Amino acid sequence: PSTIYLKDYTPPAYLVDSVALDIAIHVGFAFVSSRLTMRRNPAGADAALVLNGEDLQLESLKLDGRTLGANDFLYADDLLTIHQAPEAFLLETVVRIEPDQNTQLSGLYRSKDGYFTQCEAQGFRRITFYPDRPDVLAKFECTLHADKTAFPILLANGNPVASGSEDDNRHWATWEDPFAKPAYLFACVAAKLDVIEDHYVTSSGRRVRCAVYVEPGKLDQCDHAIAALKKSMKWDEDVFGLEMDLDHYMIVAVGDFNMGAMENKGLNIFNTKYVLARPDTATDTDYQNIDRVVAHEYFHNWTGNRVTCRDWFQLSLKEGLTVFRDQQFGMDVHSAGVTRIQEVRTLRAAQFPEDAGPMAHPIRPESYAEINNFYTATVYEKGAEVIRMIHTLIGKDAFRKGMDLYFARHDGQAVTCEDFVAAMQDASGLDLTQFKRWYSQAGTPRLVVRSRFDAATRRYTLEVEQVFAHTPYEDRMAADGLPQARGPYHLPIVLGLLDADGRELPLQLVGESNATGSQRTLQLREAQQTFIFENIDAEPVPSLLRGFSAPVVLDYPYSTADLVHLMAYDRDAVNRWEAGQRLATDILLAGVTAFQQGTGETTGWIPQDYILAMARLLGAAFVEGGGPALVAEALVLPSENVLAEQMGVVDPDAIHAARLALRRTLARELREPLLAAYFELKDEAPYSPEGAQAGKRALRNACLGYLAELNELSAQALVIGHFETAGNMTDSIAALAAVANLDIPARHALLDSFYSKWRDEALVVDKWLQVQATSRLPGTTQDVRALMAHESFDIRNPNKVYSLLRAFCAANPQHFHAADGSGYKLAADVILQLDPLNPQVASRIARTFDRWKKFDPVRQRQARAQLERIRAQENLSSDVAEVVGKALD
Ligand code: HT7
Ligand code: ZN
Repeated sequence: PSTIYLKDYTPPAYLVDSVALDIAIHVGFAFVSSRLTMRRNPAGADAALVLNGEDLQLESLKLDGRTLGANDFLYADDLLTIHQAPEAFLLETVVRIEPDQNTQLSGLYRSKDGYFTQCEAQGFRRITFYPDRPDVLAKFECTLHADKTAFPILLANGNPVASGSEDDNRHWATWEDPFAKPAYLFACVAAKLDVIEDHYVTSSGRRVRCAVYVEPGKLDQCDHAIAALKKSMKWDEDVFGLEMDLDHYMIVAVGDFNMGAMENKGLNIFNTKYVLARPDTATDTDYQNIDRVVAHEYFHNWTGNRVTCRDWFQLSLKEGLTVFRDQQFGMDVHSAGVTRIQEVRTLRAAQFPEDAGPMAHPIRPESYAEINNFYTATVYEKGAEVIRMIHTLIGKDAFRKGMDLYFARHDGQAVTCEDFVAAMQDASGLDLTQFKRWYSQAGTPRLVVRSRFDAATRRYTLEVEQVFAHTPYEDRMAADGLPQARGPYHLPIVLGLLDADGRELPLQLVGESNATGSQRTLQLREAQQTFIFENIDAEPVPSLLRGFSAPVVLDYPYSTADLVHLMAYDRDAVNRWEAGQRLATDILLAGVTAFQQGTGETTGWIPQDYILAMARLLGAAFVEGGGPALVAEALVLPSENVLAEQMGVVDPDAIHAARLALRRTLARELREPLLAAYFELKDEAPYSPEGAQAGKRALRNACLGYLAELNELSAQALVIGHFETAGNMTDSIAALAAVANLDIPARHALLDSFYSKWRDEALVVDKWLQVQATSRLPGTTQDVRALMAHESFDIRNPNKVYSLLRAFCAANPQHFHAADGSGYKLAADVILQLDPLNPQVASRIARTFDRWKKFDPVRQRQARAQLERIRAQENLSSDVAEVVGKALD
């Protein structure tokens, strides 16, 4: 595939003032007529008029009413070039498209009960000819026509302005969006749907109709989504002073969708997974995810829609900022500590490996082959961390001023990341020139911190060094002749110092006249920098990077005693958790070595101190303020993938064995407190997904998970009983996931009964597929292959592919990385089958090969063979070609 460069950006040659679309849906095809009022861009290049168009059959083309002939235009390579366009004109096109054949789910496509659109990033060009780039903003009007009985609901962005009936039992409706927008925010729907309606009165008194549209029969699963929407509207007013600007805010749920949801202006389209929830069908995590995704899409209305991206290289401008905003919302409406811990876990599990792998890129990449490959953990999650660092460095109030200034300057514009940083700099007065390196450098920096205590001077010194890993991104930049000057980052280190009793010490840096508080935000700017604290009586334990204040790897030589101390006393929830994760990582890596040397089973590598710390932790759940949800997080050991990142050459079998051995040892040693907690945490109250109850359930299910590791009939009976008496999906799936790992006769019975009960609830069947795909039992790879032939599986449905196949590849490393290559072969078979149907989803599966070079030569040979097999496929999509090409580089 050819590469597109940020340096080649030029403003559009022509602008569109208004778009009138007319979409007539018929059986098997649709006609799309468009009327574009266009004019030359005074700030653009003196270039020809070029429109994008993909898989469109051109029926007619008129300029100012004159039909253009073969010599007037050229339609080739997905571009329509019109020779000699005037300064201002009306361009009319009619195209025929085939939404029923659109398996890519980009553009206008069919899904079960109707027709839906997905236009980000470049789907609008699959609906009609258009300058499909985010810096062309226009006012849209859209008329839909379809069969009245089959598709009674006709929706588009903005406000309904007219509707009526037509011959042949057809009807039509026209919608008008009062705001100019880029084409990627266009949406329309023609479907048979049920609707639940509510309203929200904004702080200035505007009444907004809130509506959630779902497949018929699912209205009882919409309450949470609509409540989440109203909560989000209130939060954005309270925290950022941002009001909803439309009269209608609609969410439409669709079962076939490539990603989570889409923020189309006033007409969000959502994956059903992030809308539908009922206590018996959705888990606590599902409820929380719905809150977050609804909020995320809603927050885009300002950060993304009112102010949008100049080009797709600026994607993090809207995504990083909006993820940051939904994270803040999550911290405010759920538990702040638990929310932040979960984010750190995601960052480490998904973004750190990406930043160390073949697809490494900065949050604003300089080049891409396929933009759909850049909706990544880096752009989203690291992007959010970068915004969080600005927030930490300048403080909450200055951040709010910066946001106000950003909207004052750029409302209605398509802008760059520089524009955002400039607003933050101007509002705060803090020079962010160096900070901008976060936008252009790839890789996770390592912070090497060393401490020294001098009893004579009562000084405690922290020496900090920034170390950068080399990434393939730099090689690509160099090969392309693009300079990549590496330099130190500007970042916040939030810290505290704990004395031997776990008390926080007052902090006074050399040169300061007195101590100010016991937690400080240090600004690191140099490659090597020293911070000296005064009036310290005894060597403290440093609590560094509190709240995970920067997306870095911290290298500090903590002793086991230090970590146990932090686990017990650190006032920062993230660092209490982090201490436990560090300790567990050290122990597990020792366990890996022991298993490699054949001594793993003895478990001599598991220190008693750790078991005692975990026992204390479990006890803390019942102490006022201890928090079951936080304890549940602390009980989760680092994942096999995260452990793999710590090894030079990954040994997935030894990692799996060590982790399992540690879980079994903890289960044995803590059997009594685990059982006690399990029984004590039982909640008889009616189900609520809210924090306190969900936290108790999380801990109770974590205890159950450990108890299931005991190779005992009574423990198995407990798990089976948990399944049989579960009053909600959280408990039910927790038991099923535990049973799926056990080679016991009840396994099949439980899986079968679960399927029979839920076979008609697609999202619950997804969970059923997922617990089987992530089972540790031998034979899982064959089971997954068999499940691909099961009646419930459909390779055209992204949720099914993600639940069965991505879960297998990404969350079952022991089987995916099987030395015999069976996991890689399965993945490659799927990618090859999927690529012609849905390249975006195929490419996401292909990403699971990213880290293949970290494995031993035997596995590398197997992985390479499959990657080369994929690369050799004729007509491979640009999506998969880019991922596989970079992996093999
Ligand atoms: N902005 C949305 C991105 C998105 C998307 C991108 C490519 C292909 C399909 C897609 N569906 C949604 C989602 C978001 O970040 O809010
Ligand atoms: Zn987003």
